This record gives sequence, structure tokens and C-alpha cells, in this order.
Amino acid sequence: MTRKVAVIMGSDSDLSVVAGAIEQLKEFGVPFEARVISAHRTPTQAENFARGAADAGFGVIIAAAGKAAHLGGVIAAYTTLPIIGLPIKSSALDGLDSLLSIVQMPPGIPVATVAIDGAQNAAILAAQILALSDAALAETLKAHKAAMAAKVLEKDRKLQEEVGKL
Ligand code: RP5
Repeated sequence: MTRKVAVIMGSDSDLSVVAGAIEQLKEFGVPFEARVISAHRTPTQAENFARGAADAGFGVIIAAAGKAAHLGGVIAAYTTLPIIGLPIKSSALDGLDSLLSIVQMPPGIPVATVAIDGAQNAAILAAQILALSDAALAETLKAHKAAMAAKVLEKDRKLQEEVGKL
């Protein structure tokens, strides 16, 4: 069974950033579901979602949240699925509060944390986890990496031309 990615966010106000993860998952053809679930405002839903996530067919969970960003940690408390924390820059502290709230988990309950607003990397990491048991997805990821490298090589080639004109 192809496992899905859960993309959960603490508020719909996070969507403008989280959209970057959704777009990347779509580009890879990775099945996903997106939900608004708040660790603070809907704690019962957060617990129920986490407890049922593996049986619901999810293989990895991206948890995006801002401010005192406890969503990933709370979800991680109730499941052994891997959790990727996506800190959102949604406060007066420019997302540093979100980053530290997500990354500073106590021993025993890990949340793999990407950069502030690092939505694309959250999606790539989620896909890499699923690709461990999905050879076709692994090939897609290799092609994506190769395409990135080709773009940089082209930029370098153009730079040589520009430098030559100086
Ligand atoms: C967090 O508080 C959310 O993840 C969001 O980043 C932030 C603000 O939420 P709203 O007040 O916009 O709903 O829980």
C-alpha cells in the first residue's frame, strides 16, 4: 500500500507557507491529505488524529505551526510515525519562537525539524521517507536532484560568459 503524507497545520493562516509543501508533494505525485488541527485549540482532535494516523494509511506527518508551536510535539506524543516539524514565521519573533518550540523536543519524542518556512524541504524529506519502500518514488527524487544540479551547472556556465564580458 502506498502510504500518504499528512500535512497538518495549526491554523489556516499557515496555508500560504504550507502551500509550498503541498505543491512539492503534488509535483512528486505523492498522495497526501491536508488538515487544520490545533494542538491548543483542538487538542482532542490532535490526539485522535495522531492515534489513528498509521491505521489511516499515513506514513509520515508534516506538522506546520507558528508561535508556541506545539503541534508536531503533541502529535509525536501519540504515534510512532515520523513527524516533520515545519516552523511558521507568524509572530513578532519572526519564527524563531516556532523553530525552538518544534526543535527542542525532550529525549524520546523526536520531531525532525526543517527551516523556518522551509515548506519545500518538509515535503522532500517526507517523500524521502516514503521512498525507502517505494522504488518509483526514489527514482523521482533522484531525477529531481539531477534537475537541480543541471540548473546550477547552467547558472555557472552563464556566469562564466558574464565574467568573460567584464
Ligand atoms: C499557531 O498560531 C498557528 O500555527 C499559527 O501559525 C499561529 C496563529 O494562528 P491564528 O491566530 O492565525 O489562527 O497555532
